[in-house]
Amino acid sequence: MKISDARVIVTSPGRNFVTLKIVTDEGVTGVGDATLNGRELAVAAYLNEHVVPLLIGRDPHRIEDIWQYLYKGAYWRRGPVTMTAIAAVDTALWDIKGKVAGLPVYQLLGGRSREGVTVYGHASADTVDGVLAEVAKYVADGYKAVRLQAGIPGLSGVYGVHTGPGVYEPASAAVPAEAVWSTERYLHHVPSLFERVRDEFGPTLKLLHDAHHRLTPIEAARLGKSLEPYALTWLEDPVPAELQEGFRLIRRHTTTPLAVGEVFNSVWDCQQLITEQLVDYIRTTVVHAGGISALRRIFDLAALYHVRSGSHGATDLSPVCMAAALHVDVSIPNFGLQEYMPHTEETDEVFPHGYRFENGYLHPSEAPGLGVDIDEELAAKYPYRPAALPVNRLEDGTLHSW
Ligand code: EZ4
Ligand code: CO
Repeated sequence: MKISDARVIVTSPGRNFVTLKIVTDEGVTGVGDATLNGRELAVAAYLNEHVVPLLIGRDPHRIEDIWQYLYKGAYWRRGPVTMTAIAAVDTALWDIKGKVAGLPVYQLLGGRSREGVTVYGHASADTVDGVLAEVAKYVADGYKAVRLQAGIPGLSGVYGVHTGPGVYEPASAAVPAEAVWSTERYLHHVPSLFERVRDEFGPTLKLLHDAHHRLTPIEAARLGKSLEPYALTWLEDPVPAELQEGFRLIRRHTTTPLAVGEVFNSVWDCQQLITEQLVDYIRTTVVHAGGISALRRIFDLAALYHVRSGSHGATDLSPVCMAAALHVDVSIPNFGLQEYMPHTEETDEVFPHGYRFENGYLHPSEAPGLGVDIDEELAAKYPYRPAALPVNRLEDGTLHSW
């Protein structure tokens, strides 16, 4: 069998997605998500200009060799654009292998390690009362885990807080929107949110929070400490993680579990965090960390150090990524949690898929391969619209992040 064609499909059914579709001479096709929020066309160009020409004529069964060829062969290793492009190829090749084998991909990864994939939903609102009402809805829908984000008194447009109708969408304008950030106001407010929700919903609901890289290590340590009475499942992205040793300082001060890694693109980005046991959950995902093959390596390393998976799963990761993530999640021994945000109806129509949500769990498709596809005709009806993630400035105008 040979790869005869590979198409890069850019579509915007509510938000932008880039998808790679690999076609073989025997008519079997595979799909991979190649979406990098706010930088979509860079990955599309990387694939079109530099990767697709190298794929034609290759044996699609040689997943590992093709991965190594694209990674080592580029000379310029790592980086989100490169690794997202490689991820798309890897994911599409696993899809093809599953279809040829007549098995869902999780069977090729060793089979089931659990009955369902526990997901967390997103309760967010401007006010604490609003968040409480949101949590109640998730609990009624069967969710076992909920992330809490609330507006901060005195700040408007806080990143990660979804208000109003429609699905959560942080990328808005072509030129990033700007908001004002105050760490003092934030650190003062967050514990009161968790106190209310813990009081009302009891000790077993898993509660999470995302700090979106906005703190320094000592500020994060203080936040972790102040949240200890409310027994979080994780505090996510407390600080930007380029300086992995920075987590030592947080760890020294708090027992609040830490999660990090949605922006990582290789095992090297989390090696120290994992091997020094500086985090509890590693949030790398299929699309941004080099595909199913590379993600499994990260999770295998993590398993040696008591670190569990907690893959990113926001709406800017397409249903193709979610389908692939679920095959990994259901098969690995050290699964922790999977983030889940429903896509728009339009997105679900463009990407017909067989995974399903039931009572707090997602279940991968039982169809051969990943169990997801792209309707190219429908995709063509939604042209690309530039949209970027916002930035924050401190009250004096200094550029912060998110
Ligand atoms: O900011 O997906 O945990 N989830 C998140 C997301 C990310 C976006 C970035 O593209 O932090 O909302
Ligand atoms: Co996050």
